[in-house]
Amino acid sequence: MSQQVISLDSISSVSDTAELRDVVASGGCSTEGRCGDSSGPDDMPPEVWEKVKDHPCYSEEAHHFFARMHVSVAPACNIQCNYCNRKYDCANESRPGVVSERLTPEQAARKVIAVSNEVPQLSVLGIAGPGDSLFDWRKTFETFKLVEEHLPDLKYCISTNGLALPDHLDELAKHNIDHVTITLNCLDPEIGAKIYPWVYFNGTRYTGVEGAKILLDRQMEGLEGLVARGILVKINSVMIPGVNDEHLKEVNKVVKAKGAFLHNIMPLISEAEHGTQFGLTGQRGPTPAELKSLQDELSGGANLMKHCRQCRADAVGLLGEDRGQEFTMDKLPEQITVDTTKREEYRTYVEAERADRQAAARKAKEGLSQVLVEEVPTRFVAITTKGGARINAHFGKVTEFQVYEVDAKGVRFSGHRRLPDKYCVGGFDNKEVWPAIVDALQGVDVVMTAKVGGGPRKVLEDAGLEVREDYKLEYIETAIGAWYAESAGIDAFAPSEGKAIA
Ligand code: CLF
Ligand code: SF4
Repeated sequence: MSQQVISLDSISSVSDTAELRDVVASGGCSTEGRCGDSSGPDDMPPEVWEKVKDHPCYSEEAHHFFARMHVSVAPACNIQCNYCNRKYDCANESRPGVVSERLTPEQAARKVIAVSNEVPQLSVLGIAGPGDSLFDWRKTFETFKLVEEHLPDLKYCISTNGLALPDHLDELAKHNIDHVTITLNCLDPEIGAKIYPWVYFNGTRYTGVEGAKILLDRQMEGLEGLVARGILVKINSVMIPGVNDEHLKEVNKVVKAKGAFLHNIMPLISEAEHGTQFGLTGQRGPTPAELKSLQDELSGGANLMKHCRQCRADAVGLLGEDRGQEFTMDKLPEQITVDTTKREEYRTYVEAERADRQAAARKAKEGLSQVLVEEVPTRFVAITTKGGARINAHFGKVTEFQVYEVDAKGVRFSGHRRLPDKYCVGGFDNKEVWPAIVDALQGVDVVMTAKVGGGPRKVLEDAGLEVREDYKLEYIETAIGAWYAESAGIDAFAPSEGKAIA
């Protein structure tokens, strides 16, 4: 039987920080546990770590602990992308779907305060559409100004296509916006003309190569200006097979040389029903294997973000969850005053937890190096989690698997694989989702979960997958390291005593 461990059962919707204090006091994972590889304070200068450590998009580790929220104050756009239909969210920062409501800056500020009172994990306010955050720059900056007055500790973040960016560099720095994403899909205007039918610049609409060239030049100017001001830049690129997929290798090289902090290559989402130009002309998105192959090729270039969820322009919560519907304007109280208690207590909890995890990660690196690569090739592990960097979700309750790869060099996040629905719905088996589950687990060697029923376990095992519940509530990387070492016949990775083996 496992002894008491940190229960992160409610991490994705926790509102009771007293409970968090209790679990911290109960000890959590000892530093004898072993974690794997994840960018942390050892991997970057301290001032950069300070900027990214609470940002769920800029730090893979932080995305286990911290949440972002978007406010949809920027409906208009100054360009047209062939993967976007204005009826839907900005496709480069969100999955297709209408924004449930568009907000004025005043409404947005009220909503941010309400969310910050109730979601202890909230650390970032982002403006990512549904149009372009800098075409509607007055609304964007007004929103930040209103929120800053009340919540100066939040991190502020925008996503932009970059066309208007060079005009607002000083204003961004003045507002303490430390994180800017530019969606940059190519460097070559000939390729750009296949992605952008027009751009609207200085009162004129430009088309084809001419329009694309204006946009690409402005994106580069914006990138350089941000880097010069010490603002962290993430480049989002939409991978469009046959259009820019090969070319993204060059993009990766150039944005790294120009000082971008991260490069996020996102698969094109293209369905005819979204009504986009690419959807209507049958332009397909990349397969997961094609995306991974490109990411693997780029492993020596600009740092890659692999945990993006292509979220909505009004998303709220941890990446991979969306609590936006809990905070629509009609549900907000009339009077809202700032109460930072829950967020402060949550941060205390996270500091303890992450220090423990990082110490364990260092040990894990040492231990993993005992495994000879020839003996055990790279293996792929799917885990079920609801946050907190632990295996703490039931198999039937998740709508995504997080996939890691592990070898003697360490444990690395590989990506998430989404499901259209949960397997367990209202206590019944949702067998219709099985084909999607099988598809999502292609290439995976083992599924690690907090709990799985006998039926699905048998189907998974019959399909050749190993299924493990005995690492329940353990840190993800600790469990994966232990399992990998076990498969090499090494017990140096046994999880800390009484910690994980049920
Ligand atoms: Fe929002 Fe974007 Fe800021 Fe994050 S999202 S503006 S950097 S706070 Fe994050 Fe969402 Fe991916 Fe964007 S998961 S779509 S990368
Ligand atoms: Fe749509 Fe965003 Fe492109 Fe504008 S920049 S057309 S909102 S995807």
